[in-house]
Amino acid sequence: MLITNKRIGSEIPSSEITPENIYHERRLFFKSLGIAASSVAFLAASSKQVMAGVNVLPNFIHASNANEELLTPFKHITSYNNYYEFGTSKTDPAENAHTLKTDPWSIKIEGEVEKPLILSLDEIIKLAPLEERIYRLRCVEGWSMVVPWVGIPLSALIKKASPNSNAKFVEFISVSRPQEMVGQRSNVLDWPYSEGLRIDEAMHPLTILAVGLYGKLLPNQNGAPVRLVVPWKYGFKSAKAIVKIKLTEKMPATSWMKANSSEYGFYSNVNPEVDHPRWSQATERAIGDGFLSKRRKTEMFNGYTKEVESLYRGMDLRRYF
Ligand SMILES: Nc1nc2c(c(=O)[nH]1)N[C@H]1C(S)=C(S)[C@@H](COP(=O)(O)O)O[C@H]1N2
Ligand SMILES: [Mo]
Repeated sequence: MLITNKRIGSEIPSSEITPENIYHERRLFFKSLGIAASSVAFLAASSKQVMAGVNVLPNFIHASNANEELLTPFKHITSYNNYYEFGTSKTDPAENAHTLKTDPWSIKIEGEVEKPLILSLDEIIKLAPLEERIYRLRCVEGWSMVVPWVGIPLSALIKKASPNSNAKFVEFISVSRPQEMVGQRSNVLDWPYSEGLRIDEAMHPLTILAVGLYGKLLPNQNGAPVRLVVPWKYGFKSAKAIVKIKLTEKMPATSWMKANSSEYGFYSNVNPEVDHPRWSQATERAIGDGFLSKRRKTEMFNGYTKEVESLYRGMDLRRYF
């Protein structure tokens, strides 16, 4: 949908029009029409639109918590990244990730399932209405950003494959293409990047597969064409450019556990009370506020205690870090 809003031109000097301004204007426009987020009609983005490289996701359910969180500007979300397949510095992914070919793309779902599947990206985004989810991404390194993701609940994809009763864990495997990913030609991590969740964490309604942000297709540096987002866990759990999802009986080893199991555990829930062995996790720096800005307090489960604490009842979160 294209909305031209005259107020953008008249009230804000054109030099100050950023994607965020336009984005917020559009949000207000929906509000002023009295359209509740949940009632915005869902039409699946067609394969033609997505695959022909039209960079806009036109139809998705807008987030309802729009005013609670101040969004991190698009330019910061897309220029300060962790994506070791393209290098270890924060600016490497934005510079190098364009070499990954994201079309065609499919995800294979295998392991402890009744119906192993290979689904194209196109089939995946039609499994459920596309939804916007505004989540804070908290990196284990001590910075965070607030991102308006667009995606579908991961549960929709997992249900499609019918997990059997042995399925206790879910492993996520990122793409392995050293020819297209310059960082994979060195051994900083055990490639392909892999991550894991317990099945109840994977099926939780907050857990999504994201295909976009700020209403556009994901930029390559943020994990195009499809990445995981688990908002109550440290950012490294959210594997980018996923090609395989495997349901398993045993807890899978992840790339970070293999790299350093005393520093990176399987659960990796955001927890200000459990420090990383080399630094405190009590506070974080919000990207976009400037390096000199005051740090904010890190919240238990990144602010989602009410929604997820029941998953960990009776567990010692110091031991299961
Ligand atoms: N495949 C892959 N996924 C990855 C990473 C990576 O190096 N490779 N880095 C992780 C880390 S440490 C973080 S903090 C987030 C960063 O996501 P963003 O760049 O979209 O902010 O991606 C995670 N997913
Ligand atoms: Mo991270």
